[in-house]
Amino acid sequence: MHYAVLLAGIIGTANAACPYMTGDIPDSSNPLHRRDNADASAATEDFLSQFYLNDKDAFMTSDVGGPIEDQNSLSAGERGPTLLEDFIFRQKIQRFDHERVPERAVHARGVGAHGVFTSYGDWSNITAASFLSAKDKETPMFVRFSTVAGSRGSADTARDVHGFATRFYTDEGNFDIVGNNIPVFFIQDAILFPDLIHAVKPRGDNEIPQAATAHDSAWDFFSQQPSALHTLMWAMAGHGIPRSFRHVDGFGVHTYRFVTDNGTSKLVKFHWKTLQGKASFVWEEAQQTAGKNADFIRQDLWDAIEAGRYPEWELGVQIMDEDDQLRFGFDLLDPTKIVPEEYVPITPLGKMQLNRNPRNYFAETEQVMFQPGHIVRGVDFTEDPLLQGRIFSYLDTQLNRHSGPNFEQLPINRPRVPIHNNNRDGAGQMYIPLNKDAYTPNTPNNGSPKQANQTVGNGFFTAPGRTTSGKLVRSVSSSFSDVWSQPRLFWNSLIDAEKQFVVDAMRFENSNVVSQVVRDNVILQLNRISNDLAKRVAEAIGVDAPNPDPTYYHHNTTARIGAFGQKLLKLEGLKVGLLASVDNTSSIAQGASLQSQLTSVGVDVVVVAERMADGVNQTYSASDATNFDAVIVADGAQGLFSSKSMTSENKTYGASSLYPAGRPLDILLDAFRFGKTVGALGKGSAALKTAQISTDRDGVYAAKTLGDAFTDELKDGLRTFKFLDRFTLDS
Ligand code: HDD
Repeated sequence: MHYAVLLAGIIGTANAACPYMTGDIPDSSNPLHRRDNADASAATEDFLSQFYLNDKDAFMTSDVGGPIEDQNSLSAGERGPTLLEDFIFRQKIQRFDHERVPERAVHARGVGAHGVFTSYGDWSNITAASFLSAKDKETPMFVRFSTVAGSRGSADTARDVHGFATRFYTDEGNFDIVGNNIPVFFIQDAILFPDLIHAVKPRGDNEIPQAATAHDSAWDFFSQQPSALHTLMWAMAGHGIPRSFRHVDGFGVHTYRFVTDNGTSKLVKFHWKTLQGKASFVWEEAQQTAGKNADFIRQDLWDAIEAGRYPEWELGVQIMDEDDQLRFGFDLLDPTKIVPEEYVPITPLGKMQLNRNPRNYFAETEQVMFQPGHIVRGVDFTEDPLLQGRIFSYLDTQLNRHSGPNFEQLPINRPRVPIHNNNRDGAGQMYIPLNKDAYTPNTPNNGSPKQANQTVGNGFFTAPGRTTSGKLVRSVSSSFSDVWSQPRLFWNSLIDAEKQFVVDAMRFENSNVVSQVVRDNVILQLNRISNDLAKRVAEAIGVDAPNPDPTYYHHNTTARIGAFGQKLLKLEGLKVGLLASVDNTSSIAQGASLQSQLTSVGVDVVVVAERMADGVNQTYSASDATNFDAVIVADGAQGLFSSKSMTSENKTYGASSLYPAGRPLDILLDAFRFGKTVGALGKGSAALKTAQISTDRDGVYAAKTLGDAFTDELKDGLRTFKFLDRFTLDS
């Protein structure tokens, strides 16, 4: 039924000559078809606005355009039964009953945004892909970030791999890189995907636990299918609980091919590097955030874009020769492997900026249908068996979600170029094809639509050099069999605090595993990666410390692999909580002064007090350390932090009954223990003493008055983001 609404939107717009509806030849004056320097943001607006349905000053109608005069159902007499004849009632209820489409089988929880890709140069020496054909060429994009396991209403901060799906609406059709924020995957053959997902999703009988891997079936699968170990290590190390989507890198995971117009091919791995810098939560903080604001991460992205703080990522590729497939000691077709940047550096190709929130969540974010099979000329697949299976699965799942093959005609999925082929009919067909002879070859149409000539001038879809032969086998390639050396490379490359986070995460997850057999198997596998890791996890989960199992042990390391320990590149959209008191107006006024010093770096100050008042943005009743990236106690608010206010002898449970007992002190303590910057101004330092937080510690700043020195320290603290010395390490 939503097609009817779309049609109404189309009919209601002025752009009757729209080339997407008529199938006209591209018009070079149309920004969507311009080859160079197109204003891609304007192009997105131009394109999507054809479909806007604006109700402003309009009278209500039924789906077929008749007027609706009121909201009462038609009954036989004032107190009589509702009549079947009431088509207005039936249409309204029926439309409501059909509002949902099946949520995605995985990656159900997500958030989308529009953006623009700008090419850094003319890359025709490596690919014929037209969006990379000229310096500064712009291409409209839509991106959807997601978690994997949770259902559509689950909390954003569940520990999980995160989806990073990007679509380029290129002038030669849609290109999707359907990637994740982790560069490797759990399995090597797509046939295992249902097993992986069934193991990770909640139990079959009681549907517990939601959006979590801390249960028997997940760890049973991980420990019996050790190809999962590498991805697991990344997820446990902090990449599974990012601070926001703005702060994650993205990866195409598989090796793909680039093909030039003359048929030369290269192997490539896609990387999206965040230009905000990487930042992750710590586990207790992520758990607390899930309860306090389950929408934390989608809100972060929405707010940043609304405020004009457009997040950016650089698209780069590692470029390898066809002959390099087995050169690095592993197989480039194996999706459980990274190519260390020391072996092959990343060549930056261009930049993506997200600059526009969707106008309607369902129409855009829920209906966007990514597919690894959406490639453009100049990009080709490889024989990676996971990728091969994905090319089937995504099309199939979209057919299920949209009950038919015309989902590519939905506004968010529509290529921004005309479509001409002999595909016909199906549920919800939006075009009125004028060609009555829908076959090829044909004479009545002079052979139109003509088959594109891939070999002259236009390059290739399939790399001409690709060959394949061999016996039909059902087996994993022997070149895929070492699944322990790279998890060890990852472990070796972490800093001590990150290693501790991995250990803590595995202790947490396996403490929730009931089966002793599963816990034993987990330790057996971890011990193939590192005896240190295995012993430390074993100690907490009732498994004997194993002896080393050194077959895959080595001392190699690689750079830039962790989620922590690197300074942020931008502070935009971070929040500082200023803990103030309405009883001291100067403590509240410090908020405006602090804000004026932080505006230039895009940091927001949130003034917290007992109740809403002038200059107060938030109450203690609704605040928590998880709301802020740094917490500062204002001069004059120290009275709210007396330890006495925590005792039950004080019948008011704290300085005020307006918020839970001890909340201001809790905010300060939690901020400190979550590794955040904390500080105090003037007499506010008394609060640090009450909390027993020494100003000698890194990331703890106190100043008599608010001045440049203090804000510089605060900014530096925010750039550090997490002070890792706050976390206790196993000795
Ligand atoms: Fe997948 C969705 C990423 C392996 C089958 N996948 C989906 C999304 C992302 C990924 C980001 C969400 C897209 C969106 O936002 O709409 N998936 C990956 C990556 C993989 C991967 C990086 C490994 C490299 N996936 C994978 C395999 C299969 C699937 C091996 C099946 C054989 N994935 C699906 C799916 C989904 C999906 C069931 C659910 C909704 C959808 O496709 O559109 O078909």
